[in-house]
Amino acid sequence: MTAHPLTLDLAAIGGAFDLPGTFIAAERYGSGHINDTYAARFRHADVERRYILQRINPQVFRDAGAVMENVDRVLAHLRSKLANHPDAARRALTLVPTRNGERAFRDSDGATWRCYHFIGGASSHDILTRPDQARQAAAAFGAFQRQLLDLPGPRLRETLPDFHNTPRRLDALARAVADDRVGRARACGREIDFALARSTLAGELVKRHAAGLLPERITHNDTKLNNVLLDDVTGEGLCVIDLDTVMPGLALYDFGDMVRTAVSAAPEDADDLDAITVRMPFYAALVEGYLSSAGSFLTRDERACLALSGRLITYEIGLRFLTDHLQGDVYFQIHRPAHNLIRARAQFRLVEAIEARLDEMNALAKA
Ligand code: ADP
Ligand code: GN1
Ligand code: MG
Repeated sequence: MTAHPLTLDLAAIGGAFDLPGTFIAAERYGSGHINDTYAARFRHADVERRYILQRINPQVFRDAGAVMENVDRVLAHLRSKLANHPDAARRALTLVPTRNGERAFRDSDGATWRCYHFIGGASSHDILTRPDQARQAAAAFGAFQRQLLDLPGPRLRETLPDFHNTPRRLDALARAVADDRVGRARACGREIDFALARSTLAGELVKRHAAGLLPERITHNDTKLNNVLLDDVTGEGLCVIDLDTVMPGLALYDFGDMVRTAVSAAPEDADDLDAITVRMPFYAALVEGYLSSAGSFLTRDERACLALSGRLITYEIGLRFLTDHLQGDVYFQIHRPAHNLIRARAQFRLVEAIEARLDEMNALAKA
């Protein structure tokens, strides 16, 4: 789908939140495919402050209240763990409540908006240029999982059921091919064949979970490397962001998506497929960083599946992009014609690149 049209009164939306000062301006921010994110500036007593305003995509998140409940519980817990930390405000997101004391604001179209304090002096990266960035990011995502091991209260809400159920994602692709709603299937024969030829791969993680080998945990589920902020000065993995998909899951869903987004020097939508490779030093850094924080709780079976998870999650996201292309681009925001097909091709090429290095990757995780 294309981005939400900019007929918005961002000043009015910003004004709904309980923050001091007057609205100056807001601009689109980040490179997410689902929500609409804006960086907004407000002035109070001659001081300018930034905030993040986000419109939660109502087509994707049918129950924005459940999303916000999960986010709020997770943030309260992270905050309790950071109680004595001098830099606590930069290490976990802080929601700004509405003037009515709610977690989020509903606009006149019924869409839900939330507001976060802007975390300064830190950045997210779409493409990593140094292995240490991978180490830091993976350590931060591992610490996030570790901090949530003892989240009190009931199980988090499953805001997107079967989100990482890869066999279901493959079924959805098969249905999209059969329906061929926008007449694109014929031109995607190679990609469809690639996907169907790996149907066994689809079941590898859910099968182990069903057999009791991989435990359910609280996971982030969208650990693209640009969903963690790295400190601009120290390079440290500072703050995990984009918490909409925090819910029960497998630790390996998170590690797998880190592999997908960290090991290649080419972007997720690379046209030049030959530029897509596995940079082994980045993979090694991911393993090292992740185990530095998650090593204390991961089981032997989880460790044994680290490389497999990279292969599987890359395949899964490829399936989702291809499905969306065949359905007429109804889910992910696109920015050029056939964008989802281009993304799918790049994911599938990365699957092949991972397959070629799988033995080395497995050996690294065991070392
Ligand atoms: P999306 O769903 O659009 O990916 P994100 O929550 O990931 O939404 O935000 C988009 C980008 O905005 C991030 O990649 C990050 O660079 C930036 N960002 C998000 N939240 C904050 C924050 N609280 N402080 C500073 N930057 C942020
Ligand atoms: C979406 O919102 P964003 O851009 O961080 C998607 C992820 C995909 C990712 C692929 C809720 O993430 O699952 O892995 O695109 N989020 C949702 O880039 O579907
Ligand atoms: Mg994001």
